[in-house]
Amino acid sequence: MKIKANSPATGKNGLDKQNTNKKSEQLDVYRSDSAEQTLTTNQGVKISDNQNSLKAGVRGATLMEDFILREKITHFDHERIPERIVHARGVGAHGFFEAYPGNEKWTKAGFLTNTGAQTPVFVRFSTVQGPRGSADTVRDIRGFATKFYTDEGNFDLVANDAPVFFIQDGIKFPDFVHALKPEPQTEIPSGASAHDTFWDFVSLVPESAHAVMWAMSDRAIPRNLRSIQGFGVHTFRLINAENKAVFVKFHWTPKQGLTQLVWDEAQKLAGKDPDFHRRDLYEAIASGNYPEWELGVQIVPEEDEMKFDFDLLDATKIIPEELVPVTPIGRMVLNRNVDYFFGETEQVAFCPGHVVPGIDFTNDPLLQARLFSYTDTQLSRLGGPNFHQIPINKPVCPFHNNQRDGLHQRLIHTGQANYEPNSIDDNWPAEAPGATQAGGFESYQERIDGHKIRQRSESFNDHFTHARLFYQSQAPHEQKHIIDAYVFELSKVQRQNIREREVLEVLCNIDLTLAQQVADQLGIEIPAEKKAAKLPDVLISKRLSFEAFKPADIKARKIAILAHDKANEASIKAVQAWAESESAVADVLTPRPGPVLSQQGTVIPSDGMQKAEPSIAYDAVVIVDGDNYEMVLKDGIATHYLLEAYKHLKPIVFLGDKGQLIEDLKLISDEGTLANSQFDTVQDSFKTLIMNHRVWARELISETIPA
Ligand code: HDE
Repeated sequence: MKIKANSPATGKNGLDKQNTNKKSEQLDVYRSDSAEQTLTTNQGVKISDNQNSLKAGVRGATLMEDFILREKITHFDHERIPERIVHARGVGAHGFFEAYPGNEKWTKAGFLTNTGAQTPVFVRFSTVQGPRGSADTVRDIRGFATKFYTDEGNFDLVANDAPVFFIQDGIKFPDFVHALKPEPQTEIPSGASAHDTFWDFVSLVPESAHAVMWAMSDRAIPRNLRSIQGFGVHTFRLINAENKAVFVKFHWTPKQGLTQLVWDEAQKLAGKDPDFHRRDLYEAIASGNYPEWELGVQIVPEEDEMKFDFDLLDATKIIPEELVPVTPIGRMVLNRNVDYFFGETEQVAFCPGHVVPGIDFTNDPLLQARLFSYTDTQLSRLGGPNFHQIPINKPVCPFHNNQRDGLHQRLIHTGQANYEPNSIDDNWPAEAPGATQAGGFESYQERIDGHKIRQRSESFNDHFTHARLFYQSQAPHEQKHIIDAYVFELSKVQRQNIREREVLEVLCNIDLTLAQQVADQLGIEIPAEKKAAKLPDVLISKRLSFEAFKPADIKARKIAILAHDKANEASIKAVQAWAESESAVADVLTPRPGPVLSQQGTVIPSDGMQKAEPSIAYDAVVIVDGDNYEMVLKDGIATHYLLEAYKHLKPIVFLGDKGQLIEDLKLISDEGTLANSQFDTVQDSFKTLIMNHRVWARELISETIPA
């Protein structure tokens, strides 16, 4: 992996200097740079000895008086803060957002309408279930939270990579999270939903059926965070300068296309490289391969609110894109890694209630509970009400009010009047009157007329149609993965009654073929009357399948070049040159850490050892020709590399003499096994295969190959 961190094009941590605008510089003034500085205490006293504590004689007891030791240890003792109750494991990056023209039709929000400007953003991706130290590649929904530092205040789009949630009303969130989290008696399992309490809860709460289906699909095992979608989940409102509102659903679509892991890979990576996703994001940005997303909205005019056979306020439903297409409104590029994980990624505090004029809420009862929860949780996580003053959370526009004091107050408030109205300070800070003209926030004046009532709307009652819509919209290989996932997860559930309930009371209501296949593998009998049920037909939504999201290039895709002593240097150079021209990453992997000697007698530098950089970390493999066939055939590491890559459905190029390996390793040739003496004759097909990412047709065959 070649990181261009300090190349002229990129500054520290891959920061693209061309994209550094004024506002991100404003965020940067908080950086504390120790270069060429003397070590001091927190009080600024220079430290002359950082190796030895102060003792009564060289072999004597340590003295209480050692304020340098005490300050250092005291600070260290308090370095940990509570981790997030959910989404504890995350990774963040900086970037910018640019609006496309034409959005003023729907919103007055400046960052969405001012097309010349770049708005700085900070994004934090996360898993939901696992603690801070858990593995990246577990089966889970991914959080995708974006803070837009706009001129009118911070807007947080706190999204997930699934467009639906497991519950409809926020009052069920603590129950859901308790059931999902590690079980209380053992604190097992970390980062996984394959356990009794999760399946107990979801099998008793049918409104979870649709979101569980997403969690059992390949969406929950993304190959990297650069290729996930993001969804605001709830219906929001956009409001224009005439105070006219439309309902919207927010969508992030990755320019890199959607890619997934295969389950076996996900599990192996969790052990071999638990930091797989955060490493990938860091390396992509540091090497100048900036991930990019398009922001889009599905727009529903106010008058169409009741037009659908589901409720727009129900967070367990999508609006199929066939009914309302996604309108692109801007793009986001992540182009700078964080300098200090704790100060930025850990301390960032998102809240769906952080909106700016031109964006507003709806009455979705899940959203309404979220509006309370996020600020509340930061009070204990970040230690008081002043967390908005932490650099990563601070707006880049001015902020003034009469809130004072509290733990960790960082500002020196001047002036005598800390109340409003006041005459002492001429009534400053003053309201922004005539809200629209002066840029003040005005809540959308929705007419409400109802009884105070604890009841779910009947329009929230259909829990299975959208789960069926999702399942039936998947490609056959994706449906197989969903079946495999249900079988895997339910096989880990100890209680037979929970397994049966999920199959008979949930899956049988979604899709009978799905239910039957899961039931067969778990040895569960489906009663005849359930088998005979006629479930309503649904439309097919192609946009729910990975197949609808293919990239136009192979930027940042990773290719392993397997090279041994006596490998053909020309072939290696050809692959490297081609990969560079495609902005892909090509690593020469050798049997040992050092270089190998080519067939031509030249030294080929190594980017890593085959044993330490397993095929599961790469998207495709090339095995290089040379004068070394027998050596390679007898090399268990290299042959396992190829078998595993084949099993994980990756494209493999066998150059020159290495074409014979297909037969000798008992692989079955297919469109993804390219054998030829010259790389340039296969490079175009190789590129298409890498863009398609997996050779799905190989899947059933590969299950018979041990690896
Ligand atoms: Fe969250 N959620 N959530 N959530 N959520 C948190 O806030 C909560 C929900 C999401 O990278 C917490 O600061 C409630 C939906 C993301 O820092 C907490 C409900 C969606 C993140 C919280 C939901 C999300 C969080 C924990 C149901 C997708 C990580 C720490 C009413 C649209 C943000 C924190 C980050 C984090 C509460 C449901 C996304 C406890 C009560 C739906 C991406 O406040």
